[in-house]
Amino acid sequence: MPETNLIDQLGRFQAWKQMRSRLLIQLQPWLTQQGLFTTEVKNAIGCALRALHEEHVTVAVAGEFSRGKTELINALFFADHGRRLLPTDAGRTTMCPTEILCDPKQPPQLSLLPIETRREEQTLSALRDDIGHWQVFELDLDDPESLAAQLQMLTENKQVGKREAAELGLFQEREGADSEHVSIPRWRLARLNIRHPLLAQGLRILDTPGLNAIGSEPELTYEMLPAAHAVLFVLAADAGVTQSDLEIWQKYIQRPNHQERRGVIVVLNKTDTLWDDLRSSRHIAESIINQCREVSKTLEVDPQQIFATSAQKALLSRVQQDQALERRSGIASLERHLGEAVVTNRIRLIQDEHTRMVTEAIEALEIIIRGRQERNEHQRQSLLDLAGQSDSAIKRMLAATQKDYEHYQSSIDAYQRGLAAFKQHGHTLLDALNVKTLNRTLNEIHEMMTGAWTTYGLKDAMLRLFEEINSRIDVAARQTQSMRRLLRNIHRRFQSEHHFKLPPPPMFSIVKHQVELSLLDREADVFRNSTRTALMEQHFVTKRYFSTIVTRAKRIIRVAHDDARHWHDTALLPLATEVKEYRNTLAQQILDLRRAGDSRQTVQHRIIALQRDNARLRAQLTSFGKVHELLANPQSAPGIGGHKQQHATPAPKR
Ligand SMILES: Nc1nc2c(ncn2[C@@H]2O[C@H](COP(=O)(O)OP(=O)(O)OP(=O)(O)O)[C@@H](O)[C@H]2O)c(=O)[nH]1
Ligand SMILES: [Mg+2]
Repeated sequence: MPETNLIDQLGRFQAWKQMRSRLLIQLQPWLTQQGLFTTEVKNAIGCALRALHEEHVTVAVAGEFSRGKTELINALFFADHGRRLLPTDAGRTTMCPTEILCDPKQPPQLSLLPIETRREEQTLSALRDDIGHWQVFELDLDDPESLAAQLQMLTENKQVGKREAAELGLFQEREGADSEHVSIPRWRLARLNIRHPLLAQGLRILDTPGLNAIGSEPELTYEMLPAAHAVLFVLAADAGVTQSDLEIWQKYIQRPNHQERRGVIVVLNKTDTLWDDLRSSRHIAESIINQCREVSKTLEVDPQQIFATSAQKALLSRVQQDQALERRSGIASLERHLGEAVVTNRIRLIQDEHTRMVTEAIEALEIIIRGRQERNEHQRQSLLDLAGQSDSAIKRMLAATQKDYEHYQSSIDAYQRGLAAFKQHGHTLLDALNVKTLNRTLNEIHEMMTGAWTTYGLKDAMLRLFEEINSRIDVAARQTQSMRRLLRNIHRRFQSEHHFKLPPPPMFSIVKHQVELSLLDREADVFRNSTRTALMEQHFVTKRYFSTIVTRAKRIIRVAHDDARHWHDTALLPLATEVKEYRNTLAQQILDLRRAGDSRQTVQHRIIALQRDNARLRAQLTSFGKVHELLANPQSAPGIGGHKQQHATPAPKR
């Protein structure tokens, strides 16, 4: 395979991920050895490592039929097969969404999900993991001819009676057809597992069929396309932006009520249709630029996001290794931009979300270590002061410290009461967000709907669904508020009365999830009231859509539940550790004072021990400084620690 920009970029991404993972893995034994591998740090590192290991990069290709989506995939990814690999043709060609990936655990194969599974109650995502429903065909990658022939299955149709088509929710597209039979896609979803250097690096491609196919599979619209890290929206220069192109763009790519999506690239394909030997190349270039300008205006996108290509000539040029033609095809700049959009966005996202979590957990530790350092210094100072004190002064100090200890004990009692109240509210919070009990209610609503597939029945059920969810969210919001208050009060008490140095307590908020649910509610509302719904109220799509709404609502609640559980389990941990530490410190002070009465020698030993502790704390802070540097830029240094500080810093294994 020739070296392309995309290979370079994904290679860079892979190297970045490996370096980042190595750093996080090295950090763990060192933190454990230092007694600093707290639950928060452990969770943050665990999350970051999972994100680094699991991250796939998905590029989806969408647009109206016959714009050259599949040809573009062939040119971008499969030119090294020396031929057109995925089937392309005039008219509708790709009949089902096709996921192209490389799963080394499976042999190269084409898995196809029959269209009849649209009758199943199961959601598409559940069916995706249920191999029992799939038909699997092994592929011979060494024989491009037979491979291409097998891939023709992606274009298969079948003839069925109108009634069956209607039962599958595929009839409305052909209302008015005279014959008794209609042609429908044979497959619902395809998964092509193929060896390829880019796919082996975690790239996944989603080819989608044109026409109404996106709209008739809600999970494709609402889950698979939005989950893609980059979307190539393909137009054809010979058609311009037609009404149906615009509809797909507005409905499925730039969806209303959703934040602008990064990583959308518009491709004006088939520019070779404007090539004309009788016109100067400047003239042709100008007309392509003009068309891009038009597209930019109509779609309301930045001209920088639009790329003019000829997928067909790009494929040809790569097969024939004709560099001049490849340059003219415009494929290279699209490829470069795609690589940047995908890789830069992924790195930024991982950096923003996951590295930030690790950094925050470490910053929290630093605050605690600084607090311990101060306490240590204070203790050492009082012991130094003891040297010149009389026995009676020591006795007075002992009495004062014992009083402190008693006062502290009352704070501990308050802490225990606060903790119990926090846990109690926490149970109510977690109950409200419990998906199992929510499922029970949802099943009831679902039953209420079956047999009542009227607009009224549907509306009523959707309303009940959101009423139920909103009432749970209200309970969750109230509990969260009380818990936040408790958390703040407990922290404040220890900070003001006992001079604790603590990071601000983590605060869970339900608002983010609430907003997502209200967006979903609004989206369902638009669907409920659309004329399309009225036409299809007995139809598959409506039912399917309702299931998707339910699944998505459940997912939001599950995420909220998991966030809340994590908060409930960990919010008080740093304070709990410090509460114990401080009690031990006071107890030690009392002991020191008692011993000081007997012999000043023991005081000396304690001072030395405290100095040793202080040096250890200082070394920890220095190492954290290095960790911060590396997290901000893992390429900047070969390892975390130097040789001189072997026990304070992790020695990297390379
Ligand atoms: N002239 C020209 N033809 C192209 C180009 N790209 C694709 N085609 C042709 O246009 C037709 C449709 O291409 P496909 O790749 O099948 O289009 P698609 O968008 O995948 O269509 P569906 O699979 O039906 O959604 C095929 O005959 C391609 O050979 C191009 O850049 N220039
Ligand atoms: Mg296609």
